[in-house]
Formats: sequence, C-alpha cells, structure tokens
Amino acid sequence: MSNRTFTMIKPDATAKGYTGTIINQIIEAGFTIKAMKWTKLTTEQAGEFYAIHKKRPFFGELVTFMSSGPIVAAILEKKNAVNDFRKLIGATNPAQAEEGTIRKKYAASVGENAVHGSDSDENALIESDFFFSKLERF
Ligand code: 3AN
Repeated sequence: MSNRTFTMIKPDATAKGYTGTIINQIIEAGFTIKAMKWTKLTTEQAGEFYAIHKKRPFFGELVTFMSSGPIVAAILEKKNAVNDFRKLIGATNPAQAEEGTIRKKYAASVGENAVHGSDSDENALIESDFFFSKLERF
C-alpha cells in the first residue's frame, strides 16, 4: 500500500468551472498536493495515457473527450491514497456514485465523469511519471 495517487480534473469539470471546488473537496478529505499542473493533452498524448483501454469500444470517444479542453493533473498524498481517493470520487458511472462523492456532484455521464483516479499503486506511479518530472514534485 503506497501513500500516493494520481488524479486529473477532466475537461468537462474544468469547462463548467468546478476546478476550485473539486480541489477544495480533495484537500478537505485529507489529501496533500505533491504536484499540480493545468495543461491540455493532444489526442496522441491522451491515447498514450489511456493505452490500457485501446481495445475498449469507448476508446476513441475517451481520447477525443480527454483532449477537448484543459485538465488539471495532480499527485496526491494520504495514507491508503489510491483506495481512499477512489471512494472520494465514487463510481465510474455518476448515476451509480454514492451521495457526496465528486462524481455524484459534478459528473454528467460515464464518459464525462469529472475526475480520474488511479486504480492501483503501480498505475499511480506510471500516471504520475507521465505528467511530472522529479523537479515538479514536492
Ligand atoms: P475509472 O476511471 O473509474 O477507473 P475505467 O478505468 O473503467 O474507470 O475507465 C476509464 C475511463 O474511461 C473512465 N474514467 C471514463 O471516462 C471512460 N469510460 C469508462 N467506461 C466508459 C463507457 N462505457 N463509455 C464512455 N467512456 C467510458
């Protein structure tokens, strides 16, 4: 069990002006920000980030959406970070997400679901390395 996870606030949430309130909810839940950037992915970069989903039917839609506008990428620290963050964001489909979770409050659909959260310690590290150099983590 590691104490770090990786997140992105996705283009739907940044476009709707939810960036500040989502970051606030993350901090209030006890996570510390170790790295953060406002950026925008190209379709190639989004395809590389989500390469694990290449064979899924929604891959094209996912890549188009994730490169459609700015995102906030961040590394977060907390005991049991990966699992606790998945609980904080809620189910992939916001219709199935628990009350109070970030996806329940801010996500519109299973595709445009406001935030990403790593699903394992291993992927948290891979995803963090995708966005941040060691000079950008504190
Ligand atoms: P999670 O982000 O909760 O780990 P995954 O890993 O199953 O969910 O899916 C990765 C991303 O792919 C999701 N965050 C969502 O944006 C997108 N996605 C998943 N399922 C669908 C779907 N049925 N249709 C469109 N996009 C989807």
